[in-house]
Amino acid sequence: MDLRNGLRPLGSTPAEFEQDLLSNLYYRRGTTVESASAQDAYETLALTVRDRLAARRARTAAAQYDSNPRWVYYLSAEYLLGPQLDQNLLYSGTTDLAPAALKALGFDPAEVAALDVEPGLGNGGLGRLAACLLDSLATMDIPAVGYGIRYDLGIFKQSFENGEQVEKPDDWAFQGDPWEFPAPDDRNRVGFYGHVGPEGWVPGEVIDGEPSHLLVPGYGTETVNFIRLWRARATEASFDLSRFSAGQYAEAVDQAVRAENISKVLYPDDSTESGRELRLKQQYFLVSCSLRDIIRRFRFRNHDWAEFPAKAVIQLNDTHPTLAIPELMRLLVDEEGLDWDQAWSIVRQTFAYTCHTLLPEALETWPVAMLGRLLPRHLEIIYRINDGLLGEVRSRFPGDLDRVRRMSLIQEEPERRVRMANLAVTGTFAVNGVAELHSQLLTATTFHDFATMWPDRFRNVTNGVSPRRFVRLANPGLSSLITSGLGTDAWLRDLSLLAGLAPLAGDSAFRAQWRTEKRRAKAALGLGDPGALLDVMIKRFHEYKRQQLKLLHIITLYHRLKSDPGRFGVPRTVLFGGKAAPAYTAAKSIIHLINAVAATIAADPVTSGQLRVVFPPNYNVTLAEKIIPAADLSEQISMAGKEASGTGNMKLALNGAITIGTLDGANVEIRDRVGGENFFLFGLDATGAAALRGSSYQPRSYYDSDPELKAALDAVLAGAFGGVGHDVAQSLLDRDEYLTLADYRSYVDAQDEVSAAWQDQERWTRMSILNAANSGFFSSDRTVADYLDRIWRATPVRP
Ligand code: C3B
Repeated sequence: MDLRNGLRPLGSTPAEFEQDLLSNLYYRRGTTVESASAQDAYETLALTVRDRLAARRARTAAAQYDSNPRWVYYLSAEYLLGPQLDQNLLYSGTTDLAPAALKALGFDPAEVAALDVEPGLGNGGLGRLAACLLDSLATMDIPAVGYGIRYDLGIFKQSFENGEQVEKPDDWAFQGDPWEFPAPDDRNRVGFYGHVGPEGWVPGEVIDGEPSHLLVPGYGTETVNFIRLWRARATEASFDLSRFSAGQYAEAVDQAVRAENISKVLYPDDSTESGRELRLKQQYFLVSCSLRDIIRRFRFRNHDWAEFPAKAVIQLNDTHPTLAIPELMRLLVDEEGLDWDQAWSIVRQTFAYTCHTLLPEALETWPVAMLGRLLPRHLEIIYRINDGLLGEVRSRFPGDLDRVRRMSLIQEEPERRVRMANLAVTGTFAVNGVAELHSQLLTATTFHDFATMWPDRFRNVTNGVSPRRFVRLANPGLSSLITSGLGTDAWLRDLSLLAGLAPLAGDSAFRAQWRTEKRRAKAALGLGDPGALLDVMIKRFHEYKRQQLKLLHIITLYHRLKSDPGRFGVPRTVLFGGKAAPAYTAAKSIIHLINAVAATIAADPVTSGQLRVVFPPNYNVTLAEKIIPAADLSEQISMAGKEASGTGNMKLALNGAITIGTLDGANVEIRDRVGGENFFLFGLDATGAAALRGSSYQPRSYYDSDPELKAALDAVLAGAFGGVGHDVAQSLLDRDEYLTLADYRSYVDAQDEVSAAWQDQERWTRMSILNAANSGFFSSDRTVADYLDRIWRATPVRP
């Protein structure tokens, strides 16, 4: 008996689990075994598993409260959590109990498990990284809370119609979400618009933020942390009863509908700006609700504001939550009565900022006019922060007006806008990039002026991924093999132990088992010939990531096959997965062309069995967990200097895929670790790419001088693929912003080396094992350890 919480311990035997399931079915779901649907069974199972985590949460909360620690607060507009059921079964030790209990009650475990819906509350890498970091924080017993938005509609569902991307809303929680605990009594009121008078800011509109939380269990430990997600709720006052009584039903609810739109939908843009006022409202909504919650939590045990930075470190995941800086200033100065300098010192010691991009267009800016209308007091505060900043710049660099202009929080031309990244750098004690190269490029380019003035503020924390989700859950077969090879499963909490696999790369029996697991994963994916090389490119569609380069390679392979079928080499299946932002026309054209090329190749008897292109729609975490274990080749082919890090590259390497890649983002560190002989390198490096772009780059010169490249582009221009893709080819010939044609030859040559290596299966398997063995560094546990050491300075609390 846990006296402190008065808890009856939950059962751990099959009979006890079955009893708990039954009682939840009756008392919480309100149905019976005889009339229960599969959905009833799913939700009941979720509750039964959640109960086990909730008991641990209660013990964790007690220990955390007692120790009054420094909390890590992670503020992120996105969390791409992935399916919850499998994870929570594993982390609660009920993976075997649950299906047995379901069966005993007459349910089909597979049918029940298929009802688990992944909450798609993120776009891509940035949101998935947030989820991996929270997993590792809990696993490492760090007191931490993730704050985000509970979007009604997550990332859109992608389908293809005539090969073109079609987007449908993702109403992920329409059945309710059994993993969530709503906490309506912790609502916070958020203001917008209005004016600043002598009495301070008087908002013109208020809405409520209602939180719910999701449990985040640690693996192999008692700790359970949580994510708190905010949902916008209209206040009672926003329902216009007099209009309703007059029969004006739409008008009566108009204000309420507008209020609740704030958390209606996740913006589907990834690394591109979408400067809509509703998005700015979302950002302020997240920040305002979360800071009030953090302050409420601070006050449980503390009274003196000077202690705040010792009790809270708040990490800003990209610039999306940067309004937290002026918001905390407002709360401290206007509501708590601190003087400006005291407040600024607290703010500057509390916040840290992670930058995730190198694309200038992805650095958020907001029109001054819009921000001033929506948040008049915050604009005043931003101006005052800017006065302080520019004063410091002038005194450090007298007479350097150009530098003042560049560093200002306000951009003047062509329109006055607030530069959120400059604000984030100014209001934090630490700024980090997400891979070595990225952090170097940030201080050398994007933030060069700031790094000159405040060199100590900048650091690197290379991204990582959860080995629990992306090896253990995604690839149970390989996980068992690794455990038997190492003689322990301790690698799941210390991924550096994978190094112990390196000697086994020389063991032919182990290599055969390794190949068997790959083939098994490929067969599970259902792609036909498991002997074909599975070549995967899975990530968001963006011109800088260069799916178009992969496409040119495929067309080249197709041409070779047609001209000399006997000489082709190795059978390949190329798999694409990924979504394009709905407004990103060029990326959608590339998707259309991939589907057209896939159809042409599939219809051509000459290619049968040798070359296939598949593009399953709606790539998400669920699908990633199926594809990654099966992959042989990992495509990481962005133009060097553009991909901040990449994390799919890490997941694939850990599962034994070999990378073909440029020296970009974390590819550089992957190659350093797995060794140049186990990595297919090609293309310009960041320096070379920047130099070529800076000169008068002529994509046509590559087209004119390379017959295979010319043939590939000519085929597209001539309409060989159902007439699709003219715009893609034309834009490559005219502009080619990301140097696709410049890197084409080097890429195709590297692919020829891939084919040659594949022909020697023993060599390939050795390379594959060494990729996994040397990728232990890319655990998000190591990433969290680096954040703790370099930025957060928080310590574990064990329940
Ligand atoms: C991504 C970057 O594009 C990736 O290189 C990086 O690995 C991840 O973030 C995680 O750091 N990113 C994203 O998904 N969305 C953005 N708005 C900016 C960066």
